[in-house]
Amino acid sequence: GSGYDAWLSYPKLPQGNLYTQYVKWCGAVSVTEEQETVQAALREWQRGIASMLDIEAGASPAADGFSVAFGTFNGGNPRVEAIFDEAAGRAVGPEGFAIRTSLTHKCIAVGAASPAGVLYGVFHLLRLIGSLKDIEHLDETVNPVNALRMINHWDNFDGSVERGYSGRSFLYGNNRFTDDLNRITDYARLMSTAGINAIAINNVNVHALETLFISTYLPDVARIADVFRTYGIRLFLSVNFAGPMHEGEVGTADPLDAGVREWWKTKAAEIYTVIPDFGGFVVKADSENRPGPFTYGRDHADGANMLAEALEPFGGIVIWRCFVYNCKQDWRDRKTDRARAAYDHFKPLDGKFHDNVILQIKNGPMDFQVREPVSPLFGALEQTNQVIEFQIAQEYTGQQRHVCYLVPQWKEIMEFDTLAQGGTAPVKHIVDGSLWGNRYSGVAAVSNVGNDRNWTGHLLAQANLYGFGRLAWNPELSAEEIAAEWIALTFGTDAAVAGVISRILLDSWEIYESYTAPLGVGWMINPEHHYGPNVDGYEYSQWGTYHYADHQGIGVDRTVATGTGYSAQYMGSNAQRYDSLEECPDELLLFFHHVPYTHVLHSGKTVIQHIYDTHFEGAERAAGLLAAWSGLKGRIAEGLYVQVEERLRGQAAHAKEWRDQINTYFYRKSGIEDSGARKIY
Ligand code: BDP
Repeated sequence: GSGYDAWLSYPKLPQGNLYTQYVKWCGAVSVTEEQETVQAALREWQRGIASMLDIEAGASPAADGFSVAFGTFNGGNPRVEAIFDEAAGRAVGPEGFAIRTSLTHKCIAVGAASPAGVLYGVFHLLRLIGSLKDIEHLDETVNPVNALRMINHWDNFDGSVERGYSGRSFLYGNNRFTDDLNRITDYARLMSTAGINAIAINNVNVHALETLFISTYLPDVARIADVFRTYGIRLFLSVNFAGPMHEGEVGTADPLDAGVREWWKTKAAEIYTVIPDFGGFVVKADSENRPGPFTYGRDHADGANMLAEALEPFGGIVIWRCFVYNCKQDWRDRKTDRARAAYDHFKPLDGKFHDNVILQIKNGPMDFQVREPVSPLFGALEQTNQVIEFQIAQEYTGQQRHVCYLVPQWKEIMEFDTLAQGGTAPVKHIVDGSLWGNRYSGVAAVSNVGNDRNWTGHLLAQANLYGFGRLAWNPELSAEEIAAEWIALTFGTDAAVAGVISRILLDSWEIYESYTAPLGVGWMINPEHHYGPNVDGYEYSQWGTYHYADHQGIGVDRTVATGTGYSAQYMGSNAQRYDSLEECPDELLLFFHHVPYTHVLHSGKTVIQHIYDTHFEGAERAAGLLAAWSGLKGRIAEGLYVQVEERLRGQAAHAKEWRDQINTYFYRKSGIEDSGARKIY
């Protein structure tokens, strides 16, 4: 009941027809390959079956008995080979799998092209059983939609986690790598069964000692890579652009300097001798005081391509982040706009990056706010590999003390039509590589895990971790389906329990949005740690995040005629819609326009009344989450029940604080009474 097992809890299934069916098929398993990933799949299978069905999945099926068999297509398992012909094999991609029930062979077979595919397929079958699906008529071929499905850790060598809300790192502490490979193994199990195949293990802000991960500490990195490899996960490292200088061997980090280029090539070669399947580098350059090519008058293509050349001979890739902006802006200047920065920096470089460079673009132009428009870089880069970056860590969405199920937000972003090429070009088709036919593409996200017993601090935040992986695997899954899967795998199949938890998850984003910064304007949080309300926290600072509220109105003018012109970074009717005060959607109104408090929204309410109403409602609905959860007492494991109850109680209280600070602030600024005559001080 601690939450440690997360979606690998394998709750015991209820007796009934399906239970009987599972017992019939799952009593024996046939696996002939010794390969480590296939063996890991076998262990997972036996563990899941033992726990859910209370039977042993014996490893030597009788010749004429029922069985489950799995392996790679050419792995020599006769049952797998009997059930899948060549055509079936051809439909399966490098990480996909086929799964089929053969009544003739009395066998459910999982076949894949690679060991990782076997693991994904086996977990798929476990998931079907865990959510009480019929397995007697299976015939599916499943391939991941996105090739790169990546987690970025922001863990530091000292054991702290940047924007970590779940304790400390379980990878490092006190500038040492952990010895606890068991925890890392369990982490790899969780990640692979959610579909993740790439993990960058250290913070994008690479500090002095962490620059040594690619030299002094390489053997430690390799031990983690070994664990990940078993689970089909490639390890990546964040590197410091000034690496060559840190090690004192080269006096510059200029990407066009021959000595610097040689240095990176040598490093890459060293890394690959120790970690032959090393994924590559993640780079944050010229951003928030990180070093980068600008120091040398070079551009980001020069910087990224230099690293790409070093990695290319080994099949490695460079993931170059587009989170580049001026963090020392003059707040009095209303024409400079941080939202413009990524596009302004990277659009002119389209087509200049090597084939093994991927640009990693945050989902929005600012920074993971509860509501932002989609980054206009999506659709604007026609000749560049790109991945979208989400933040599973809830830096700006309640820091895992508030529940905020983010899958609906990510879905909305993936579905956004960029109108690139004048047609239908949703973000999901850009990041899966299908629109432009990219060599590399996919989805990345900032991790939300730490050494808290339940991994994510808030138990319900596990749904975001699981959900990210599932959505990266298949963006067509709905937020409801993903929630239902996670609930069944974590809490079991009690429909009443599922109903309550599903409602809580699906309402949570809207609720959080309603009592925090209104109408897309964002921020209004305490500086530095970013938790809790502070309307003017960043208003008179250099970070470029403003709301411009005065006694008459609020919002950022990003229009072409009178504002920063940001709206013109979008294409076609998107640009027009955002630029137009009449057409701009309510939820983004204050992101794009500065309006009087009396401006009337599409909803029919004035801006000020909207602020009052949503904040009263939001706080009330937050209290409602706690009430709903209370109904689960006695229906789920006590250990799980109490930890969520405690967080929801905190959220309800904190939501009131948000409500009161925001409402009072705008009441005092505007002097306009609440039409509902509620008490605002
Ligand atoms: C911001 C975080 C900061 C990160 C930065 C980044 O506040 O800690 O270093 O993003 O993504 O959201 O690099």
